[in-house]
Amino acid sequence: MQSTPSDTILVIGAGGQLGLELTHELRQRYGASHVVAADVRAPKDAATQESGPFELLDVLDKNRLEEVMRQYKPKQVYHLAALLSATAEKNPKFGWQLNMDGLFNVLDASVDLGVQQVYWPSSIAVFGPDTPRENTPQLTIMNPNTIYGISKLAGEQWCEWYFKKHGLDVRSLRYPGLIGYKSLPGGGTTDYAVDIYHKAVAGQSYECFLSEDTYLPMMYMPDALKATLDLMHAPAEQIKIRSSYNLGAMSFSPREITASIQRHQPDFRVTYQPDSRQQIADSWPASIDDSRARQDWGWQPDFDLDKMTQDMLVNLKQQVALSV
Ligand code: AKB
Repeated sequence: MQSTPSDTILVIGAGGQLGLELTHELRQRYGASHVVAADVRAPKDAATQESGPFELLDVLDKNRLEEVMRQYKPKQVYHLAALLSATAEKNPKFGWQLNMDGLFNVLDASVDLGVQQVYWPSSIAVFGPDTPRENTPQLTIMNPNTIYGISKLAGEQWCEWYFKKHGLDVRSLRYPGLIGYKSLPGGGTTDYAVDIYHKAVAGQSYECFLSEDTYLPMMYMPDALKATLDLMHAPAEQIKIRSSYNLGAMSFSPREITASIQRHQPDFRVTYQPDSRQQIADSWPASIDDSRARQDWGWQPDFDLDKMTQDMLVNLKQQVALSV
């Protein structure tokens, strides 16, 4: 389905790192009144609440979810609410409950209430220590060893099952670490790559929780938004993978992102104090083969590390200047 301005879109988890930016982007494209933002907490960012409809929604509350969906009759639902890798490891039962039961509630309500398209994000966390680390293929050994990864892998299979069994047009991407200046990540293993820019712009040093040569796949937010909306707008016959697509843009280590920032700020310093997130990072791919996304629906990223650094620093500095 191609959304037209008369359709309504529901974004669940609209207050999160991706949700905030996706809601803004969808409102720009389709008009604020057509994009309903929903989250378990009222957004800190007043713009999200004031620029269009907002509903308080715990996705685990199925009655409330159906109430919101009956009220707005969305044709598209973006279900982004989840506990990320590091937080889910600390709270495994709740991580599993939120990530799985939340998905079931959305998939069931979408089937029952005639939603045309559902978007659900997966992650590089579906891979594990037995997976080939370099240029990780779409189809390979998975064996994730985090609760987050296990829930994402199971979720992918459920999405495919709902597509086959119920004809629900569910689409999904395996995001790498996402980096943006408009919103902060919460509880992931790749969060360092956002935090480091904030410290640099504040004129402070940064203590990194991963070791300096830990390579992980990463992506700048404008590319993540483009990929998500391109996937959702592609004709259904082009979507050949109904579990979730590998998606890549760049791959770097803490040492390399530091060097990229130092090209603008030579005095910026980073120290390394790996914590429990190191073990998670070591079990994930270092780089991703996303050739299926490129072939099937024309995926092509715009940002590499230095282009992203340039943009992040300019925009974060502007934000700081405006806030004083
Ligand atoms: C995390 O670090 O948990 C997430 C992810 C890669 O899915 N950013």
